Amino acid sequence: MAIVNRGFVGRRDRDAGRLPPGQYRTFDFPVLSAEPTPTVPLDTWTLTVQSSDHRAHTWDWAQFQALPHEEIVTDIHCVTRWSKFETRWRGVSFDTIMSRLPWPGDTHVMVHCHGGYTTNVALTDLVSGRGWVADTFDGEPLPAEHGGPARLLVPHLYFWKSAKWVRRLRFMSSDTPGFWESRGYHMHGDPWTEQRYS
Ligand SMILES: Nc1nc2c(c(=O)[nH]1)N[C@H]1C(S)=C(S)[C@@H](COP(=O)(O)O)O[C@H]1N2
Ligand SMILES: [Mo]
Repeated sequence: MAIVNRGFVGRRDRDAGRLPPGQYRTFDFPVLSAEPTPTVPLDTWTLTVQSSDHRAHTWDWAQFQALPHEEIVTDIHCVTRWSKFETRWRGVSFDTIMSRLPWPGDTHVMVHCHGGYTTNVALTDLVSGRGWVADTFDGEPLPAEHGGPARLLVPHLYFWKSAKWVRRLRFMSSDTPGFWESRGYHMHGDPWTEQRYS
């Protein structure tokens, strides 16, 4: 009985401290989209990165696939209070993207999506292994409803920052609100300090 009890407590301990305040754990994968799911054919897909002084670089799908990819296993947290543990992705890190484009001076990124959604993220939240452009979920090409062909993955911030159907990364020299941020949501969005609204 003591052994069974220890095992139970052990399992609880492993997940304890993993749920940010005000969140509950879900085992399915909810779809949250402000717009209809766009169809983005791979043969016309591009990702453009643009600096505030108008330098730009564009990858097509084949060029993007040729960039080094990493596997990411992470918990994700939606501001509508669901959290999902141990999600498994593959993607290109912002460290890799930035190493191709050293643009000192820019501090923030406006992420632009097919369909018009935008969100602002500080560069410090994207580099050092904290942000990716992901194209694989659970070993499969990222499903369209979850942002395929490619989406942002910034799992240490509320999941609205992980913009789906990303097409353009517009680097900025100051912070400007995106779609939800201009509707009252927080500019930063840290789930651990409940930065839900500004
Ligand atoms: N383009 C786009 N990206 C988006 C959204 C959206 O409406 N449009 N919703 C955000 C929100 S609020 C959340 S919680 C996650 C949901 O991702 P999922 O549908 O894959 O669970 O996507 C984020 N990225
Ligand atoms: Mo969300």
